[in-house]
Amino acid sequence: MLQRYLLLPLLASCSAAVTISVSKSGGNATSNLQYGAMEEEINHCGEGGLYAELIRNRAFQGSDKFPSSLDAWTAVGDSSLSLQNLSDPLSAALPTSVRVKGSGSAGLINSGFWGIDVRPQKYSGSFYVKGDYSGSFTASLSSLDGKKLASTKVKSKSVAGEWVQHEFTLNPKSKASSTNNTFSLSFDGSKVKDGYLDFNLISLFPPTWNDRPNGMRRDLMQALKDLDLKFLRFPGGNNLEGDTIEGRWKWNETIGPLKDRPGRATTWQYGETGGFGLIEYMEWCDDLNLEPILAVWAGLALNGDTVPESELDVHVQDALDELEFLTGSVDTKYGALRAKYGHPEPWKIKYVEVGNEDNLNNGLSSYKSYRFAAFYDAISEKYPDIQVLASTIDMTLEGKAGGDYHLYDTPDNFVKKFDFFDNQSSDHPILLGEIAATEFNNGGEGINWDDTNFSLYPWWIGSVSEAVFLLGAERNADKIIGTTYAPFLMNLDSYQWSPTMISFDSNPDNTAKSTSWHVYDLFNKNHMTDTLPATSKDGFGPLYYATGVNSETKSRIFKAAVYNSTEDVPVSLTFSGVGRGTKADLTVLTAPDAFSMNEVGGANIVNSKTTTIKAGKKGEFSFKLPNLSVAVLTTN
Ligand SMILES: *[C@@H]1O[C@H](CO)[C@@H](O)[C@H](O)[C@H]1NC(C)=O
Ligand SMILES: *[C@@H]1O[C@H](CO)[C@@H](O)[C@H](O)[C@H]1NC(C)=O
Ligand SMILES: *[C@@H]1O[C@H](CO)[C@@H](O)[C@H](O)[C@H]1NC(C)=O
Ligand SMILES: *[C@@H]1O[C@H](CO)[C@@H](O)[C@H](O)[C@H]1NC(C)=O
Ligand SMILES: *[C@@H]1O[C@H](CO)[C@@H](O)[C@H](O)[C@H]1NC(C)=O
Ligand SMILES: *[C@@H]1O[C@H](CO)[C@@H](O)[C@H](O)[C@H]1NC(C)=O
Ligand SMILES: *[C@@H]1O[C@H](CO)[C@@H](O)[C@H](O)[C@H]1NC(C)=O
Ligand SMILES: CC(=O)N[C@H]1CO[C@H](CO)[C@@H](O)[C@@H]1O
Repeated sequence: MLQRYLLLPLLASCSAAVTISVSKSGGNATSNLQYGAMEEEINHCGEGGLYAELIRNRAFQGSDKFPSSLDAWTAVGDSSLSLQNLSDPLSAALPTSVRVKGSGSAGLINSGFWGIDVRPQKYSGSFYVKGDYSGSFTASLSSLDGKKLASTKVKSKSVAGEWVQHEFTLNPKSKASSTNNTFSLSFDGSKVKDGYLDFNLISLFPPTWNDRPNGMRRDLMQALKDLDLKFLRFPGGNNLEGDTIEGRWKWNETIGPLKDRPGRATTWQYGETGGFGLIEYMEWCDDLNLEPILAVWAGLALNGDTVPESELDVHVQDALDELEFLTGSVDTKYGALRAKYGHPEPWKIKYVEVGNEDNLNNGLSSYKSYRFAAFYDAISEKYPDIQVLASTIDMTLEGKAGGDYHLYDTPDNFVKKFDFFDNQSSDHPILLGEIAATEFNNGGEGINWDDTNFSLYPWWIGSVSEAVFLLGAERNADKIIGTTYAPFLMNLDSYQWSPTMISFDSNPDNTAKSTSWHVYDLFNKNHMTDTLPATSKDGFGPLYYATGVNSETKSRIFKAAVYNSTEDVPVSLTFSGVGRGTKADLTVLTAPDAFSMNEVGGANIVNSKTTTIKAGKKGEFSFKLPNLSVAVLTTN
């Protein structure tokens, strides 16, 4: 005491330390809080992103909203392309194909999802063709200036009146200087009997994660794996709901052979092929060890249309069928279908979310009065072990059901909601299904949905504010199932919503893990199994924190963030039962300034520094945390 008093004049600019004492026991019940991811077809998260298909508009799929087109395609030489609805299409699901007419070198060229990454690795391709042709096809990857990067000849098996699939591989010898490359498929028009050939479902994949056919892009899966997340919420958000009831996401149209998947209009300004479907989501969970949180369609479309109570049964049954498809034994109707598609082993589903944001678009009154209950009752009856979640917390949830809470806001408002979960009832668990600081501070006005000025990437002050909010959740971790940033992925060449957790373009070398990625990484990898109560004479702010223990390692854990401080915050932290000389690792994340971002193709600007510190005489860990920092201390 005396010593500190004497030292005070020397440290005139330093305020006294924030003194925090953490008890040995007595905290909240076991913490459930896990860090996870959410999937929504937006920003080419899946198609043109995680889904490794390189050919854009591979099967000329269309809808009322986005009619079939020749988007991304051009003709080789002076041949010509036209869309056709043939009387004998490739399949009922893929009614439109392309006709390539030409007498010399003819064919079609695809520009990919804004470029095609070409490097020395094996590319697996395939296409369907119809027409009497005796020559061979040439499949190639070329740079925009016409340089051939890889090429292979495919002997024609094509005959009149029948769709015949051809397969090929391409093996570039070296890495292209950029991703400004194209794929082309050509043939000798002089050897075509009718003067044209019809093509459909033209596909090309690079090596995928775990070498799965129809699989996922490796660099993006790696960026997710590096986070070691624990759950995946899918299929996410508005895209599940659809613009109209008919336009909803239909699980049974995303399974089976690619030629039987019709695709649909997403709610996000582009069509999806259906190639990245329900089974692919489950394989994603399998590959990264993620607990699936399956969302089922719940009778509300984005235009505000709801299914009346008298007509809801068929949709409730559809959700049960989907669950049977995923979890039923091979003796059940849909379990057998799953087996037929290569997955005899049933999956396990522990969480089902009923709908998405049913508090919006006029959905809440029907959700409260009959929609939620209809799904809840039917699912709980057949699957009593499933935790059913409502898509909102704006209703009474009484214990059995959980709720999903979404928050997009300014950094200041995130920080102001630090105590949000202190105020939540603990009689139902909460999923933080979509969380992101999106808009810059604007003098307290808060988020403006009409004039959105969202940041392109997560930026440091936003990420710190998310950390503060998440610390509020960590303090109340018994009430929380988990948290996920949203949306998760963005293709910088075509996006509808920023910021996102991970951003990318067609070049895997450019993938950017955001500043928020680094916050999630630090908090997730220091999991508290139990919270421990802390006492301090100082209130929260500018230092925010949560304290607990990992019961397996016995490590005591302190997670913290500093927001809006004019100076470094000195901390004196003691844990009951942790004595003098105990060592602890302190990791502190900082960034050059409040607006620093991790950008596609740029370097990581988050500075992570870990030091080992020793507890002093009274078992106190003394350290300082700078303004706009996020930190974790763990005892050894
Ligand atoms: C093919 O059929 C679709 C659906 O009826 C229609 O919208 C489209 O215009 C047709 N395309 C052609 C090329 O006839
Ligand atoms: C090549 O790609 C870059 C980046 O994607 C783009 O800016 C440029 O315009 C492209 N070049 C051509 C010739 O299209
Ligand atoms: C999918 O299920 C719906 C019922 O919800 C049914 O009307 C539709 O025909 C099914 N589609 C396929 C491709 O089986
Ligand atoms: C941070 O400081 C600014 C400027 O003093 C203030 O307007 C804002 O409300 C503060 N934010 C929080 C969350 O305290
Ligand atoms: C939580 O409750 C306290 C006490 O009633 C209140 O002051 C605070 O504003 C509430 N916080 C939020 C985020 O609603
Ligand atoms: C968006 O926010 C940035 C950063 O605060 C600001 O510079 C810009 O003027 C804003 N744009 C609009 C249209 O409000
Ligand atoms: C601390 O961060 C806030 C933003 O929260 C900023 O306004 C302020 O200038 C920073 N203070 C210092 C001393 O850097
Ligand atoms: C259920 C319960 O006791 N929750 C508490 C967990 O800890 C936080 C912070 O101490 C309290 O605010 C909660 O009430």
